[in-house]
Amino acid sequence: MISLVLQAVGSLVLPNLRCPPEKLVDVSVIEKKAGETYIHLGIGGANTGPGHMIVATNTPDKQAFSILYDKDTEKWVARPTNTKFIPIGTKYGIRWKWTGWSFFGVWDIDTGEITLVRKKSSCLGNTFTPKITFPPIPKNLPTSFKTDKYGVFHLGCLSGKNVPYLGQLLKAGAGDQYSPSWNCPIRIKGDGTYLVFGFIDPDNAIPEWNEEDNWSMAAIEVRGTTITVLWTFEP
Ligand SMILES: [Ca+2]
Ligand SMILES: [Ca+2]
Repeated sequence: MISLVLQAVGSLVLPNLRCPPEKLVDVSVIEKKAGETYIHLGIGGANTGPGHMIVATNTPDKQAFSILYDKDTEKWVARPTNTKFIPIGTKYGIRWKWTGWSFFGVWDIDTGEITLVRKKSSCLGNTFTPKITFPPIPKNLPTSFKTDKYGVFHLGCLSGKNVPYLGQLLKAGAGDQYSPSWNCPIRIKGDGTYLVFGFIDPDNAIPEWNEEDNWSMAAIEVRGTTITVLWTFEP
């Protein structure tokens, strides 16, 4: 069991992002196509709290902000970060995708080849509860809030010319998992042993009270289209 000790950073209530290893493999699929083998990996990120994770922007293609609650002043604080949202056309229209969510990949143990895929986030959805003890969750969030310096931010997944703001949210005590069908497949040689790995917030755009535990890995054996998990590891 991982012991969670809150590290005070002023009066800001910080989140903690994790990458549960089971979320790398529990929905992963092997696909055989045109003589090649592909692995479709899931990738899941969890926020074990106590702070909510919010990243937001006022304008696509410009700097985004990490938004944190200050428990002394009881106000939301926007901090500039090294990440942004970019506008991408989808079948639902233009969506602003956060470039800094995660990466995942595969290491072929036999050949040493490593394939890395960066994952943009289009809509974090609080889709699972992490199996990790977490500190008490602060009060729920409004759908929009005001910061002193940067104005009002709206949280939600819609974006486009009629929705000039966008924020992505992962509540404390919640996790978001991307289905493999939304992820870029990775070509592998076929049967063999592989390490799959994931890393949440690789650019460190989100301040957390623990920056060292954002990754995990799993060793898997592939036979045909069957995946057997040999072991998993998380810090
Ligand atoms: Ca973390
Ligand atoms: Ca971080």
